[in-house]
Amino acid sequence: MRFTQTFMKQPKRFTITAALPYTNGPVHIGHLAGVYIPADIFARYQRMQGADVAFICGSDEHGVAIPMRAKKEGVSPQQIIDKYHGIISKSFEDFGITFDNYSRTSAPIHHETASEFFTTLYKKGAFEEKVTEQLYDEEAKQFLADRFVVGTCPKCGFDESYGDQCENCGTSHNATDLINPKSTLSGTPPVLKETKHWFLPLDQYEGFLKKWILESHEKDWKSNVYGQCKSWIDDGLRPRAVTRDLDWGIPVPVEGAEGKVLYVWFDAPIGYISSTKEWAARTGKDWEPYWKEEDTQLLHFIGKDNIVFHCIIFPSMLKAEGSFILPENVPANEFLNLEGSKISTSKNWAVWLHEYLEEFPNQQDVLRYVLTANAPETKDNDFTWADFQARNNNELVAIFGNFINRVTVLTHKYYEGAVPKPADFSEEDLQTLKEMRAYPEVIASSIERYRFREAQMRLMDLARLGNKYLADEEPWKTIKVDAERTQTIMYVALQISAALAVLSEPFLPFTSEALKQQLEFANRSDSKLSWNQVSEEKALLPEGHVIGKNALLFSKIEEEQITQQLEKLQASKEANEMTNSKIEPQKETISFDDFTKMDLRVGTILEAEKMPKTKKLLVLKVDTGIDVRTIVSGIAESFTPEEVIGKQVTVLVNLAPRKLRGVESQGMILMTETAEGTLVFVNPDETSMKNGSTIN
Ligand code: B3M
Ligand code: ZN
Repeated sequence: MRFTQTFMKQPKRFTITAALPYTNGPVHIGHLAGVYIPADIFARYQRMQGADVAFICGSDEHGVAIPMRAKKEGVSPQQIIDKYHGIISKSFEDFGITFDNYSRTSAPIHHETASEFFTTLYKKGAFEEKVTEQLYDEEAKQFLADRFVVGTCPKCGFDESYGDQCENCGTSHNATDLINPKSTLSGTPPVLKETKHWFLPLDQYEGFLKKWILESHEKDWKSNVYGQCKSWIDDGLRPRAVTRDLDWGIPVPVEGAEGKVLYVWFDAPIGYISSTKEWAARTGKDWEPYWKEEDTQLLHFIGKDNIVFHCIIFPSMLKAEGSFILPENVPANEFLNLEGSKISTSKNWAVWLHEYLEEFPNQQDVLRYVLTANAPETKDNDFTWADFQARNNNELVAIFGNFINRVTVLTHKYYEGAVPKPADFSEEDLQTLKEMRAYPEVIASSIERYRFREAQMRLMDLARLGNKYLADEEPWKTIKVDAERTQTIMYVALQISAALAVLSEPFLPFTSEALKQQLEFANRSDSKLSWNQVSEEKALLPEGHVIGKNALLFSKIEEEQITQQLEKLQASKEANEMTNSKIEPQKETISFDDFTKMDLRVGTILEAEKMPKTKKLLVLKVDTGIDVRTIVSGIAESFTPEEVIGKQVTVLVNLAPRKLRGVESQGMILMTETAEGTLVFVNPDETSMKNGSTIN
């Protein structure tokens, strides 16, 4: 009997997708923890249930991030994607992420599939073709979209929001929504210039999304996912451009679109479909049932910054196309931090998978274990090297490894490796075996609800059960006085060892394989012990079965190994401070007239309060000497309202007013930043000045 989720019918097959990593850098522990290990645990488990699984992924090779990295490394975009596609796919293989197919969006099959998808929607009239004003960098002679522009997020005030999405609050917007946008190419403020794009009118899918998400997935989707979807839908959905003025990407396959490509977030999710097609062609299967049959369960494993694309935009695309199924669930994880700080590719504040394996060879399972134990399933979580060492030494070595080692050593010592014939079972024996046989369902129930931390904790409980049983029964003592009793004890302990070999496979695949070899599963009559057989009364290792040579499953991690990792991170931090303290390049020369247009005054902050539901914004009442006005300032992470009241500041009073989260801000307070990234006021010197005094 397969353990199915209580709230759904039995699926005939699973299409499990994992977010396509950008090939603008290697993959790090945050990617593994947030997306790839959870997806792999689920896929491995479903395969052990005998399910028909298509576990699909591939490299995301378009988008602005690629040419930006190419420019930084002084190579072509093609060289960048080839380099990182190779590093990334090898990292996934090394860590036992069992994709059925790992493709790449530069592959011809994807260009065909994405172009065909766009053309289908275009012919259905699903797009709005509009000429609008978009941000343009006159120096770089380039339209600015996505990561080519940064500015203040109109929703949360985060001042490094990209043109298409804010990494801080996850919201997705158009580049023209940014406040104080700045080109990441030249550093200059962009101008507006007309250009034609094709828009997906998301507002027209509001009814469908409300019904599909808000009415039918409130119970089974994770609250962090459901909550984000609800807030976007409640905020009102707007048309989103699905094309870009770029030369890197999939050319827009319609007349009059020269120099334009598909927006990366339009083509990338279609990458799941093209990767499935590639897999089906290679394995002689039909891809369509995996994307079009109602008895297929489609699941997207992603990080929280991808929720809007996988729950709002891609489902609207699928709905518009009309022949595809929709995801049953999108179990997005939150973010994993490293030693208390956000993981950052650009700041090299990360543990890169390929480097980890150089420093901890053959210890993939230790990292899989620790990342699952700390998975950011409901809130951001933190990875520390101290915790990594503690969990390895105190849990994997001291509980799981120690139990297996004692069982295999004693079996060789007392019985030359043969599983002994049990005599009468005591109450304790029967209770222990009963508890062991309950674990397949206990662990399955957590996995099927995407609670992988909890599932892995239950697996460790099984190892604790074994450890406790041995400690209570002390076969090393009974062997001296009661041979029959000892045979029974060791028989029970060997059954628990076999149960661990089977049930650990989704979480610790390398350990599971090593343990199956140690226990010589291959010599069992039906060598492939199934998940559900662990629940049956039948012996997992029958008497007389001979186990193999004993070998330690885990090794202790020493202090100096951790120190070395922390020193490596410290070096990264110092290197960053060096680069950060680098002086910004001088901006374009301006005329004296330009300068005199700016009206800078001394002002005093009279009142201050936090802008609700934002982390960065304070709403200030400022006496400029001309008037008392409201100014919204992104300083809430550096100052409390109390700290700024009464402060004299420099105010740019003739800046055009802008609305920030519904509040009109009339001017700007001049600030600067220390090397550590804290904000400071550009102040008139300490002597108090008259408000309104001009600053030239
Ligand atoms: N390339 C990953 C990211 O946003 C993005 C996922 C695409 S899944 C279709 O980091
Ligand atoms: Zn934001």
